[in-house]
Amino acid sequence: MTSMFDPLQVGRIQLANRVVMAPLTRNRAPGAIPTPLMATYYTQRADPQNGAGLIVSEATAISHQGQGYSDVPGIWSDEQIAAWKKVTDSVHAAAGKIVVQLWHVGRISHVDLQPGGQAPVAPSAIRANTKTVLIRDGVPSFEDTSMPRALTLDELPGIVDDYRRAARNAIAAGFDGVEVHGANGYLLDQFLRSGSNTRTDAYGGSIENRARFLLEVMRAVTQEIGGDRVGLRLSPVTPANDAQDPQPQPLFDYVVAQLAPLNLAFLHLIEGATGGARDHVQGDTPFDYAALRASYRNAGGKGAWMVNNGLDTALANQALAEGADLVAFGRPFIANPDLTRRLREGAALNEPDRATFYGGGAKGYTDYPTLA
Ligand code: 8OZ
Repeated sequence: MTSMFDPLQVGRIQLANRVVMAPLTRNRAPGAIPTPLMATYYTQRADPQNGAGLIVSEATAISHQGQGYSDVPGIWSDEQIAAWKKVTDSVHAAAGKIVVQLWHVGRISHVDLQPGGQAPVAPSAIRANTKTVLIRDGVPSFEDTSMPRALTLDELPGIVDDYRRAARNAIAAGFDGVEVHGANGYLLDQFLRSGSNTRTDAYGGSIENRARFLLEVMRAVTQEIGGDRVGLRLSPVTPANDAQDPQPQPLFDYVVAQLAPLNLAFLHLIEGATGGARDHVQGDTPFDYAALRASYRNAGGKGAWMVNNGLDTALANQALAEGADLVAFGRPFIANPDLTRRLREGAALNEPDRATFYGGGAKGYTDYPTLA
């Protein structure tokens, strides 16, 4: 039987184990530039004997317009590429593997974070009933998102190009690949769902139309750097960031079938409500993840199947027994740099300190103890 501790070839990336560090927003990149402290944090979790077989970086903005929170990193400028290169060099020196999560927040933003103080952009001018994190005078402040404006048809190719450039930058910065953030109510997910997309052009209405933008982005990114080092994160039923759709099953079945020809390295599924109930339901019927995987496999999709959300050893083993290839842990990696070793040895886990999740310095970031 497959174990979490067995190696796996994932597209172009050879992993020493199947334990993935899930993307975690930590708001410690002032000016959107990665720091040496971030290199320390990732490197602490990089050695696959003790830490992750694969690290998915914190969500990283593809453009200034893609920013929605204070002090999250970006990957659009040369300065950001150079700063990320120090992170990836350090991770690789520890025998780790790391992909960067490419992010455009869409409407989950605030005018204070946008170029020229403008409105955030979205498929439609519908405000998300949720909050973003602004760090004001060093203190995290949870504030309502701003009213967005609807993107015009002629703006969409420019955003696809921003993803393409970010993927190219990721390779220049030494990443092993990218994960496109298609989850949690951000721009790509906003296009997918009828709750945030009421467009009447080719990008709204039918499932085919709502999926069009995500698929254009995925085709552009895979053309740019090769599908075998590209993954995609999806969260079919999450209510995060006011994501709403009454019929997620046919929507996501369609999306994954269309992705099959792109030769992706992996698909990353958040099962249930992000960071919450695994059995969360949107629409009338529970989501069938096995059917989703079958939709992908039946269409010829060969990428690794990564699952996430509130996993522990028992749930991770069950997922692998049921056909998942990779298991991603988020919060447990915050407080346990040596999570893989602890899982292997059945050791107790440190509990993370929520007060230090978003913003701050080394406290609650690089100061968690490892086993002796
Ligand atoms: C928590 C706080 C801010 C952003 C996500 C990128 O949910 C995030 C995020 C999580 O995907």
